[in-house]
Amino acid sequence: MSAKIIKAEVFVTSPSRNFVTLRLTTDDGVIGIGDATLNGRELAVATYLQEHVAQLMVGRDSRNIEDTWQFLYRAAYWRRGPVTMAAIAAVDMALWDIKGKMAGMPVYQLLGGASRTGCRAYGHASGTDTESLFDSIRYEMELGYKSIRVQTSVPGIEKLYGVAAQSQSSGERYDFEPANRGDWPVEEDWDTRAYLRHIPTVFESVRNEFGPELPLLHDGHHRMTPREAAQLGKSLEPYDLYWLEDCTPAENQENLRYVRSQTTTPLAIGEVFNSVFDIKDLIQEQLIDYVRCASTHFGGISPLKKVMNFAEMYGIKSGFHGPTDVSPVGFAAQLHLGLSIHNYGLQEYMPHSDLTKQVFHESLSFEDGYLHPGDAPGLGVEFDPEAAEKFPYAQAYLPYNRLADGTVHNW
Ligand code: GCO
Ligand code: MG
Repeated sequence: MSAKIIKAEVFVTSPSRNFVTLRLTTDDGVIGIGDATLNGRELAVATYLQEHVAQLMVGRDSRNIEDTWQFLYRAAYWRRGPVTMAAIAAVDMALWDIKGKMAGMPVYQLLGGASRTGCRAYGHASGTDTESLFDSIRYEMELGYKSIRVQTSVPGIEKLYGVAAQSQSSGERYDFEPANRGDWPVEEDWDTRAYLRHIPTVFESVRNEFGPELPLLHDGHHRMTPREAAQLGKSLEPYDLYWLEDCTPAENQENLRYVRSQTTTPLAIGEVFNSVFDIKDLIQEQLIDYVRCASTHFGGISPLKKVMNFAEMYGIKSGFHGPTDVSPVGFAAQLHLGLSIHNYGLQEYMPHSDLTKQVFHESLSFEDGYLHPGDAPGLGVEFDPEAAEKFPYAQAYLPYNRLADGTVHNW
């Protein structure tokens, strides 16, 4: 068994939404797959893989995961960035998949074995008013979720991130997928003062209705300054959030020092991060409570495991990003990691659509609020290229925001 890679293929498919998948084949006939999906910029990663990485994979020993990662990261000279790191992630995942299949073990076994029986997941509730929000929370609870993210409309803001009632173009119940198919991003509006006034009243009514036990989360989606974020964190303290996510734009790690000094509301951040250098100060200075990075956008399982081992020293837990733009492959990758690390926190879970499942056959289970990646060797996801061909790429963009005076704002 030489385990040499003889083929590297890149697939772009759009079963409900776009996905970029890398498939590596070894001379022993073992197949490994990896996720390189970057929402709204898919073709950049597919090209990076196709034109610059695929030929470098052929002839390599698939067993040397760390060496291959370092080779792709260091030999490119140009480091980091979402496109590069999503491409490296796909290779890393595919190699872990191959190693698991060669060993006859699920990847979590290779990462140290299970540290728990299942990974607790959170569901997504949203509403345009109190009544529809409560219905949505009840619905998520009936599905088994034991932790719930709450997003609502805000009087004075017309179109808002994370609210289900907005129209989507996929035609399915894709409430949470903000990317719209078409050749131009949808414009949304934003008003920070209206938002800061309204959100605490929402959490007050949710707590009054559902009691103190239910863990509640909220995503600020990068829109506040540190002072505004501190105000929101403080005003939500009486409602005991499980976490407040992306309260400020993530680029500036220093911003979190001020927020942290002003509020005890737990903070989660990292979905747009792509390397340890984006998050190391947040961890070392204990400015956050949960790491929101996704294996797909962070260079794969290998670097995410390193970050989580680093975070463990500071009592910081995982809260990996799990929207549908992380493909079933990327999702499985981080689920194997989550099952194995000690400092697991909570996993975001948005089940993929039926069309997506026609292309990616998952072996994960979701029962009574807990996820498990299954015990199939490797990542446990099979990719069907023939089914994929039926769903050609369709251009889609994430929306963007403008303030009342027309200024572009963070979306
Ligand atoms: C989340 C995220 C997503 C992003 C999306 C962008 O918390 O799940 O904020 O909904 O907006 O992944 O592609
Ligand atoms: Mg988010």
